[in-house]
Amino acid sequence: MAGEGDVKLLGTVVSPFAVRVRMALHLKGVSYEYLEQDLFDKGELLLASNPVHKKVPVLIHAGRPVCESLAIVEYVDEVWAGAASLLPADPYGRAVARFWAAYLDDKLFPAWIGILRAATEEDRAEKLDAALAVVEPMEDALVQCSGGKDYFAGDSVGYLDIALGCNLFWFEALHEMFGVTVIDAGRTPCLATWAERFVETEAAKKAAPPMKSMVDYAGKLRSMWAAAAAAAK
Ligand SMILES: N[C@@H](CCC(=O)N[C@@H](CS)C(=O)NCC(=O)O)C(=O)O
Repeated sequence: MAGEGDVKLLGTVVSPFAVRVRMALHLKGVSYEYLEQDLFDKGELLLASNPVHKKVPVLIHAGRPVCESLAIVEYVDEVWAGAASLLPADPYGRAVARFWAAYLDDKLFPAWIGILRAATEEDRAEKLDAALAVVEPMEDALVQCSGGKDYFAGDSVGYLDIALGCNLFWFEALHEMFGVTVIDAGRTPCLATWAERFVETEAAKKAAPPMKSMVDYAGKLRSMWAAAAAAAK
């Protein structure tokens, strides 16, 4: 294992962004100390390490913090360059992978949070439609990036696989809580097959949040949102 004793990760077990980093660290064979954070009562280390956004994940390597999950994944990929690369080798492939990863964080994350946040069945159905529309272009992205292989990165899991794959556990939680399907095999069949394959990988299994933790956390968030909406009336 590379960099042992030197690497700390501030995260929460349910954070898809922290899950993304855990997957990257696992794929690169980096051992690290994991420090679970309470986002309802943020600790000194998190506030000092990410004073701008005050969010997880933060990777602390040799005492220096690195913030923002995609930046962290790239950092991990470059620092532990000995293990197989997460980003594509060619500049065009890297640019395409970064484009789609940014798309996922800009569009997909808020879209599925919208499903979680919906206060009525009607609103939830609208938010699901919006999320399905965001997912749709990923079908072509997968076909193009993978070149017909199993993963976005080709024969093995890479940057874009974990950028999208970290959301899959929450899609399972949304299914459990509300019966919705965010990656619909009828609309995006290749992506649905990819998702089934991805969650069975070692990297995914190691980082998967327990269903109960997601459902409990979702309950807390929904109560907070309901209280804020009632207070705003
Ligand atoms: N763009 C950030 C997003 C990180 C993020 O939203 N983290 C959430 C947990 S999933 C957080 O720390 N929220 C605390 C807060 O908003 O105060 C990344 O990719 O790292």
